[in-house]
Amino acid sequence: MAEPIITPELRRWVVAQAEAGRRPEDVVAAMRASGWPEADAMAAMARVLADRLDPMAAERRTAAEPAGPMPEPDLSQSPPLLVIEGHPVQVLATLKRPRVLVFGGLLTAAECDALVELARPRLLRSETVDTATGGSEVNAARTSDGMFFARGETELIARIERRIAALLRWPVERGEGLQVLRYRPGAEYRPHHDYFDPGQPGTAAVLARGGQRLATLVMYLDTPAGGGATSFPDIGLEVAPVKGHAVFFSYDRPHASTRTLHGGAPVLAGEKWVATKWLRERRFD
Ligand code: PD2
Ligand code: ZN
Repeated sequence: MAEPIITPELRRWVVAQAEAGRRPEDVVAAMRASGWPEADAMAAMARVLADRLDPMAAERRTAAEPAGPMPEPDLSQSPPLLVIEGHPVQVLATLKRPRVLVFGGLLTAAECDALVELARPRLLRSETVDTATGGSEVNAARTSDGMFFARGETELIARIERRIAALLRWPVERGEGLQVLRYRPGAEYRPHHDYFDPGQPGTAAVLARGGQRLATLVMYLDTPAGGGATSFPDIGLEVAPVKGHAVFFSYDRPHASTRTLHGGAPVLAGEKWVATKWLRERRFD
């Protein structure tokens, strides 16, 4: 028998019934009354209750479940470069698990310079989404200055967004607006995950707009004279910030087992500028 699909709502409901001391047969009867076949209702209830007793087993099972579609370039022919809307993008490095790709020449030097000049007058000390509240807060773990562009805000931004969408085969509408960060010497971004933590109370409000983040593209707009690598501590990878290059990584579950912990190492000399594009499950409006 195929495993029944257990939505988060159903999971919460079954747990609430159990905590309220309702008998399993009554819970199954309630599910049957709302249209569940008896065998599916029993299997779903057993699964939810077993997951509560052994969360690690639940995590292993979720890890084995096929994820939905993910942003991903077409590398089926192992091309050294992809020509995206007439623009050549080098494929410099690829890692399967976690999925990490390094691109060269994703942006031209002129595009990098133009983005920096558009962003510079609008920089503020960076804020991050606070999933405890659903709002945003100045975060001591991030000492950069930042700003967000609206999607399609200028012709340049729209062109870059179309290029990213074609490269990663993910609709423009499922991307957040570009974020630009500037790191001065000493500034860093301590290791974190980019997905929203499902365990935090404010996450539901954040997910209501576009669903989870599935992938990150960090584009380097300048080459600092020292430091500033994007590091992935779980896998011992450091990506050098080189103007026009970009690092892409994806995470099919909002869980640390994706090994997508990453940070921006302190800049030692010069300035580091990046533009980040986050890709969501659904339309982000
Ligand atoms: O600037 C970086 O290298 C960096 C590191 C970690 C950017 C981000 N995270 C991000 O924008 O999420
Ligand atoms: Zn990040």
